[in-house]
Amino acid sequence: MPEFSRPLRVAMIGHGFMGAAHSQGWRVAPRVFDLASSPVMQVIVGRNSPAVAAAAAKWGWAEHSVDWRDVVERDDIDVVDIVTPGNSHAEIAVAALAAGKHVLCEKPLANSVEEAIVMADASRCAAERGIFSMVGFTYRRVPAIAFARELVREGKLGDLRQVRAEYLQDWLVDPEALLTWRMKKEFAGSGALGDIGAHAIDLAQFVTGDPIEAVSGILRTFVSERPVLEAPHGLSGTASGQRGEVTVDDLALFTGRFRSGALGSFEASRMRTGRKNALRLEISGSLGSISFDLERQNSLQFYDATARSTTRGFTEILVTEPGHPYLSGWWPAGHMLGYDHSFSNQVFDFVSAIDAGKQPRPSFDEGLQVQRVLAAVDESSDSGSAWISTIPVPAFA
Ligand code: SOE
Repeated sequence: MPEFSRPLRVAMIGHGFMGAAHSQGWRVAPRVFDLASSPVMQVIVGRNSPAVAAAAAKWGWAEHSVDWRDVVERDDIDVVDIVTPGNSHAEIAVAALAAGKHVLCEKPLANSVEEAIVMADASRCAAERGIFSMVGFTYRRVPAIAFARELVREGKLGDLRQVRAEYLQDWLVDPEALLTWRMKKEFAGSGALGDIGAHAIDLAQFVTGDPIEAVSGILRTFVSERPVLEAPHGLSGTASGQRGEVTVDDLALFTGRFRSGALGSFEASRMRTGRKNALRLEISGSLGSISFDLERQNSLQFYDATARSTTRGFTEILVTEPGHPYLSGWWPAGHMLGYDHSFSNQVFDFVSAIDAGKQPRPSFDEGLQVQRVLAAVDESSDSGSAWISTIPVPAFA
């Protein structure tokens, strides 16, 4: 810890895939960026004592616990980082904010609009006391995405007309893939829609600065039964020999209408054979277009329609210059960032906002806006793809 910085003691609740990624962020950010206060990886919490002890040892947390309620009440904890399945986000976040802890909560914010409203209300109340909360839409911290937003804000794309946002993976193509919590509605809220479609929705709204006002969509589950796990809560483990019901979508498709009048098409699939982690965004306007693909995350394609017609074309910009967002803390130009760097960038933004006494973004209100879009897509699918309003949150912009 730098000599004069204040310790900011963190408790992380949960220790799965996102627990590993967030741990990396907490550990690396203070070594890369200048922060007024220094995160301390104090305690990690999980239900299974040997498993959480192993996670603490592996990722470098000072202590471990099986009781999140006890931990969020502790006087020596300043920040609660929630990386549990969505069904527990609301209860933990509301308790932590009431106990005066800053909260970082994984996406989607909750499993329903009702829960997200309670969380956003608690977050606004806490902010009045200088206690802040933020949603973990980590891909906002990919430098090329943050740079794309800058280009849109500078007017380089002109009037926005069309957005195409896709998040495509293929880990559920195999019908024998195990039935984990991500395939059960009671834990995850939805399937591809909330797990990865939420990122596409957030990025589309973040880069354009324009909320989605209405959607028409369809959801589909292609494999309705999968091998059940032996673990009691169905969170992880090995196959038990039985099969259980998949209660969420494998594929979500929808069109969306933005407040500006631009139209968007969205795809979220965990069954798109051959696509591993293809989060793609293409935005086109009267003066230009941008195109991004997370599988090529260090670059952004930019088409400048104002350039001479004979030299015009999509240009690949390597987003690794010191002047690009987040890059000043990292490596010399061209030395490429990867998946985990965004989690350090996220910690940098979160802690910097807390230090400055400002609301970090994305706020819980922004998380609520995404939740409204998810719920509207679900409702639209149930009603034969009718157009459903999302009632954008006024505080969105
Ligand atoms: C976390 O942000 C997350 O959405 C995971 O839940 C997805 O499964 C992952 O593939 C992308 O990141």
